[in-house]
Amino acid sequence: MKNLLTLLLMGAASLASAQNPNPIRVNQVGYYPHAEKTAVIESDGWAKKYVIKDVVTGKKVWKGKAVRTATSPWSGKERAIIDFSDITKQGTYILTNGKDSEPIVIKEHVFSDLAKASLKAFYLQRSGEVISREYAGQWSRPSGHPDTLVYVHPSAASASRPAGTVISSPGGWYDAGDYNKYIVNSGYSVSLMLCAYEMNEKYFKNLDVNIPESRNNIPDILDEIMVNIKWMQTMQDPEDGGVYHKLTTPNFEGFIMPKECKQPRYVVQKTTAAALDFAATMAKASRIYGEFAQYKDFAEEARKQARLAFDWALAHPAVYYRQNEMNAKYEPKVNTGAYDDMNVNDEFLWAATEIIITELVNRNMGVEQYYNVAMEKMNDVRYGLPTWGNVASLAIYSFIGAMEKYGSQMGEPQVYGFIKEQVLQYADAALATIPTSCYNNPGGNSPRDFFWGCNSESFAGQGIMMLYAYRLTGNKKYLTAALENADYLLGRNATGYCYVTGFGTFSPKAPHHRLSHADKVIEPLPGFLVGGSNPGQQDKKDVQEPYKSSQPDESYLDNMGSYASNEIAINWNASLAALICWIEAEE
Ligand code: 9MR
Ligand code: 9MR
Repeated sequence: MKNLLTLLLMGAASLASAQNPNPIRVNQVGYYPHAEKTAVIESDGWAKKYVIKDVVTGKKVWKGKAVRTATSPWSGKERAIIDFSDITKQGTYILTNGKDSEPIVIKEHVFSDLAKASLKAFYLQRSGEVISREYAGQWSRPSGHPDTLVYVHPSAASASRPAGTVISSPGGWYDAGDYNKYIVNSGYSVSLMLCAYEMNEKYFKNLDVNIPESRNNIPDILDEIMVNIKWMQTMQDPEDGGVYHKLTTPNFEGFIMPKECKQPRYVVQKTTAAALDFAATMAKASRIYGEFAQYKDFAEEARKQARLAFDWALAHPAVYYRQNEMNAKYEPKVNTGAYDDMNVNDEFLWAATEIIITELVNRNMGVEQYYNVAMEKMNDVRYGLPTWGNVASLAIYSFIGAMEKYGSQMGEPQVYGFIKEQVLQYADAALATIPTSCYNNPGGNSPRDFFWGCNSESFAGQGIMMLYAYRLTGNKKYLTAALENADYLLGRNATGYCYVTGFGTFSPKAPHHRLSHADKVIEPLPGFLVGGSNPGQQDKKDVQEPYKSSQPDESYLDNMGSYASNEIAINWNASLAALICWIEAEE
């Protein structure tokens, strides 16, 4: 009976269609009263007239034609772009072309609920903790994966911790749709959120996410992030400073709840990338949490851990995670996420930068060895949008944050000039593509913008870069561009999906997310950004229904099996939260 029900639910979920049948594509969450407001209509030509009515009064408040049309360079589809920025009065409206219609919300603080949900998502991802009804409503669940009995995998064995040694490594967040915990992605996610925090401290001070720690005097975002930092701290071998790449089951679990999971869990191989991402994250966390009296001890410890991990990386500068090679040598074989990265120049740059800033803040001027590494790697990396595998721009972001906060104490006007140039060069090149963009967007104008996780790495990530450009210059065009990235994610895109669960009028119902499926609640956990359109379709053989399109911007499938287009992940939500919260703070 139980199995039948599960099957029925899964069936219902996989019936979700490939595209929003409504050709009117808008930001389904809504628009700020004084911001730019555009909609995109699929296959509508120049001639059409569009009308916007106020829902309450029924009165026509706007009529007009497209400001331009644009043809997709790959699918050849024609789209009309209409601009109704003139409407600045708060309200709910209906946009129509005579045949189809779509509601439009215009409101102050229109991203407020989404901002909170994007952070609450991390609470819902917590591992080894009861998720209670008070904070999670219908998505409450018992605890699972205590991770107090974790084995040292043979690949990670050392003299003081031979294979099979049991360590305790509890807590933190599940990485994604799966239940494993990975240092590379954790460091990236935590740090990106700390970047958003340091650029918007006032906003976050007053943001109540309704989590168990909400009543203490620490901003909720920092409370939530600390959950994962504490787990990360347990992943360092105190003996030598090396950091395990991940904590994982040998194989991915089935679609079952955490408390039903029985596979043993292992810490696997120390890697250079893990050590450096860990070092960067601990250094950054040390100076941010160190401002709070109750975190003085933590700050000292994290600072030490950062330097220890960095030293390990200097002594082991090229230990990469190669899962196949590892599996040829050791048992049990491990077949979970790799987060493998064969170039750690950017990780060295980033870790060195974070340590320099933190040491200077602590008035320790003895940073020469880190400085030398940063100088050496600075010209040997690719800047641009940061990802879990390319963290060079996180160094830039932290430097900008430090300049805002500590000013001349950070010195180096030349470095600052270099950094500003990287951000503005990137931002201006992207801005230049908007006038011919099909979706009135600085992103998504090249097929290369669509890949596994592109909603985060191409769109939310670009919005964040735009917000840095806005801070550096005060020029509103960058803020507008960040909003356009948000518009894309929230529905003004080629599939018409609002890509955040639980938001908008048409959103993913069947994400590749074990927690969303095994809980028997029909609605998926809310506040999660799915990966997005990915013509790579690496999940083709696993997914229960075929993709409906192979176009770069339409290769999205709202199906539980689609891990390559419809999974959720902490790094993706970190960029969603950073973008949406930061916009809320600015608007
Ligand atoms: O559930 C897994 C997801 O978290 C990963 O991102 C993805 C790629 O590594 O793999 C998923 O697991 C699938 C596996 O790779 C292939 N067989 C089906 C698994 C579940 O759908
Ligand atoms: O986000 C990762 C993406 O950049 C990679 O292309 C992909 C395949 O290696 O893996 C993604 O990360 C997955 C991780 O390996 C396991 N947990 C789920 C992550 C999101 O799909």
